[in-house]
Amino acid sequence: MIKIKSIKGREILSSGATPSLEVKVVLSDASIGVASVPFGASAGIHEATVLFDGDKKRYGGKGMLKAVNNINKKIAPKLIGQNPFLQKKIDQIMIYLDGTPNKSKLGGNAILGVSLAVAKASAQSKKVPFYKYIRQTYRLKYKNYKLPKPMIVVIEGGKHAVNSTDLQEYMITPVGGKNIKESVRIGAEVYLNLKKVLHQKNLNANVGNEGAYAPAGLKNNESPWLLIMQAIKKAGYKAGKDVMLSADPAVSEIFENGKYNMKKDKKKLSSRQMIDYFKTWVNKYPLITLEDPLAEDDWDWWPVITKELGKKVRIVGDDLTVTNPERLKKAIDLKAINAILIKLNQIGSLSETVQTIEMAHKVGFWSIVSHRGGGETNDTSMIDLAVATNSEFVKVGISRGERVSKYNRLMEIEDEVR
Ligand code: 2PG
Ligand code: MG
Repeated sequence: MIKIKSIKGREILSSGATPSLEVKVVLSDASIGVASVPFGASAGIHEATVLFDGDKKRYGGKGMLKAVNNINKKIAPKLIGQNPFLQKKIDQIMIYLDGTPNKSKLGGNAILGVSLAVAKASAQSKKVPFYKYIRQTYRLKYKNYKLPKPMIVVIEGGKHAVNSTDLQEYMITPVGGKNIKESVRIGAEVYLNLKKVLHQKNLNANVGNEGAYAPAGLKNNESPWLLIMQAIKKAGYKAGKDVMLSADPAVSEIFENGKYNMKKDKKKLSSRQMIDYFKTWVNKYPLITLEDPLAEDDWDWWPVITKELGKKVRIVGDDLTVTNPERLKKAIDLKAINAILIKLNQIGSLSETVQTIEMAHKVGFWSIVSHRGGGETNDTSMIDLAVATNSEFVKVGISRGERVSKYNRLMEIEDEVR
């Protein structure tokens, strides 16, 4: 029987110039799996814990040596010798060993790194691509590979930039391409035309955390849409036909004492007013998804926005649901959303992530697998996960190496499955 032979964690650098984790798993047949783990800048409060060292003398407290130690000294001894193909059991052992609801003892980052590295080593041992291994292991019943379409953040603000918009992400979703490569190309062309539009208006086109432009000096939180609509036209495409729009205002970040503080608009909005604000967007622009339009615990108002806008635009839970099956169940029961953002590190294991996606698909929700804005890495597991589960979109920026590695992996897979 093939067994797990070694598990080794180490500190690496993330896209935020602070550390993240990499884990290498070797099996008894010499198969190797390497995985690294990202984390968020605007993380939801209900996410699994990212265990940082807190030692201010190293990386301002953002080191990950504690998590590395947990991998090498606590997790490895429990998993070495186990059957690597029993992924659910592997994840369960770590969840049990941690014993907390939010993986705060070992760190969600430590657990996820091991979870993914074991799965990747197993895929190599079975000589199948990672996306295929995920589909087989969890016995997912999809027939073909649908392939997720790109959802590309092109203007970013909030916690992902300084002096840009209050709201976090303005995105394009090229739906007009015949295939993924064409969709990626359309997205990149619009992105580059947006740079020209910004320059024409004397706005800065330097990029923020996720590779999107983050101009200071925009008039208000609606201004990005006008620039993006111009860029779509300039690139030779039709908004609403070739290219749709997506928004992630991530308003948990501006929720203060029961109001949404829209500084750029010089307004503090109630939940009701916030919904009405987004209603004007939905009526004016070809939006296809609207993520986190309300704060992560503003539960009373989520069913209202989904009822009022959910037929025109998919209402996506991110900070609300944090890839957590229990929070998703609540959202389903309340009819609070009709799509979900998926981030492996929000819940902290491959098995639980797949469980959440499957739960969402069962009730007809879209799933959108997403990158992170705090510290990303070059790991592309999120793409294989999205392909394995026939997710509708992958949300990733289209510049910066840690982002383009995702699209390059997606295009590689397209060549394999089409
Ligand atoms: C989000 C994410 C990714 P962060 O809110 O959807 O874009 O941001 O990783 O910073 O939480
Ligand atoms: Mg979000």
